[in-house]
Amino acid sequence: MKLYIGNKNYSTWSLRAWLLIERYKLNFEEVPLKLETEAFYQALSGLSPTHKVPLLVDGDLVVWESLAICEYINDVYLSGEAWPSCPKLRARARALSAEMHSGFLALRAEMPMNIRAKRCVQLSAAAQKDLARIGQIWDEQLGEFAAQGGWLFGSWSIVDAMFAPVAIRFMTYGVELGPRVKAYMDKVAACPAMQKWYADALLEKDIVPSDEAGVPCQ
Ligand SMILES: N[C@@H](CCC(=O)N[C@@H](CS)C(=O)NCC(=O)O)C(=O)O
Repeated sequence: MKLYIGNKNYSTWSLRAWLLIERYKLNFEEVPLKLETEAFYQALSGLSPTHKVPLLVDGDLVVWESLAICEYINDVYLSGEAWPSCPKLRARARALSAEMHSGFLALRAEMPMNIRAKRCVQLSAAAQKDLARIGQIWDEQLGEFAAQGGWLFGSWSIVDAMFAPVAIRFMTYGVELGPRVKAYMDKVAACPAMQKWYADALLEKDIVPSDEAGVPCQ
């Protein structure tokens, strides 16, 4: 199984799929590609209909789209373990993951993931609304499940992978959302798979100008 990913400093969608595979210690080959380079598009040409990462290749199967990759891995390699087992909770977990996958556009545009940076940004009203909604999701989920493991549904699930890059963004841009959420963000950052991604990201030197938002913090 091969997972094509973008720069670890910047590529949030790559991180989501990679976290799931890495967390469960599945055997896979990581194919790193540098975003916004000719080599990136050449490598994906003929392989991916969208020319984006992450891209999973498993035998003759090609899966583009991060959430579809997570679903496939969960079905085929994890016996469904990466979603909550209760159907009602699973439905909510899928709704939250879809909300992340399709939404929060202002926040995503104004706070690109940039692991090695510490930046200050002035958020638009739309991004502030996104931020408030994420704070609400986390606070409600953690209120219900924090005591059962500290992840959004108690045990780690695909939802935590979907929201992990947001936690990392909040660290870059110094967003504070109360002690319960802070504990969650620390947990996301401290998990071994995230630490591994982080360490690799810090070794990268490439700059993607469109993802360098804000100004360095004092
Ligand atoms: N909806 C896609 C989004 C993938 C995406 O936008 N990936 C970015 C990197 S994080 C990319 O490949 N950008 C290259 C480009 O747009 O040229 C998913 O969930 O996988």
